[in-house]
Amino acid sequence: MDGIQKARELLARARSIVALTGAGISAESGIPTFRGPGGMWRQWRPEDLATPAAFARDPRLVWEWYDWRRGLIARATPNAGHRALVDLENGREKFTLVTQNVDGLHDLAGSRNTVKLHGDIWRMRCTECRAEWTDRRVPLPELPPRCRCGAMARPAIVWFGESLPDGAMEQAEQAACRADVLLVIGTSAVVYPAAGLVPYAVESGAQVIEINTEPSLPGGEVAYALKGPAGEILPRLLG
Ligand code: BJW
Ligand code: ZN
Repeated sequence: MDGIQKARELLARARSIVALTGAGISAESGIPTFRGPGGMWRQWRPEDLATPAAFARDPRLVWEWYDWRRGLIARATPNAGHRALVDLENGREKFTLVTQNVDGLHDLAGSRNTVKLHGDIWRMRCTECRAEWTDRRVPLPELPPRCRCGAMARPAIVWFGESLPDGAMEQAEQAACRADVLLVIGTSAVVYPAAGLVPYAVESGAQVIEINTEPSLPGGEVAYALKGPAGEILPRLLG
């Protein structure tokens, strides 16, 4: 029996499932990942674009990067990997999707019970009055965009050194500690606190199935490491 077959049986027996996704699941929709070949951090430095200090130094530069990414994402559609997770959710009573992605492709595919750890690229937040709103215009008519109160807006996204949205990590941890199976899909699992969910779920009794073109979780944490693109492996795993 191959790994996929065994992992499929493990998944079929599971009563409670959590999927943790990262940029790799959207790669087949044409959205670049952060790390690895073709990753955005090969071209730009995170400290120039994805920290509060970078935004304070040069908000226009940071907004140009987000406006470019919003354009890419607006043209993208969910792929077979996103759709397979919707099918999995529809067939199960206890399913939680925890995503590090900000692209909204899980929403577009139809996922419902979703925890967004790093925010949402279509949401804006005022730097002064903290108001939040959705703005899907591509490109944005003015950079940096402004709040109704006149102050500058920022993307409602979690940058390095910032805390995660209120309650998001708690919700993810609650689901992870109840999970029989944790699917870890298309993430390098190096960014904390999200990456900490994997050992946390394992300590709580979950078995881990990793799906990645370059599986990299420590052997001790993983029951099955399935090497390949999520858009191919996930439909086979569930089919
Ligand atoms: C495929 C594929 C295909 C490709 N199919 N697979 C503990 C230890 C060390 C450091 C820290 C720690 N705790 C906190 C830190 C600091 C920091 C951190 O983790 N740094 C490490 C990098 C060293 N964490 C933070 O700062 C976090 N905040 C925090 O901890 O706050 C504490 C605090 C408390 C109280 C008050 C104040 C503060 C915040 C982290 C925010 C991350 N933000 C980013 C960018 C902004 C969002 C955006 O603009 O989009 O989020 S970083 C970037 O990495 C993005 C992602 O969500 C995140 C994770 O990346 P992901 O998704 O794993 O993507 P990749 O590219 O890394 O991997 C893709 C994978 O897919 C690869 O493995 C490929 O092989 C694979 N693949 N094609 C399947 N077709
Ligand atoms: Zn405001």
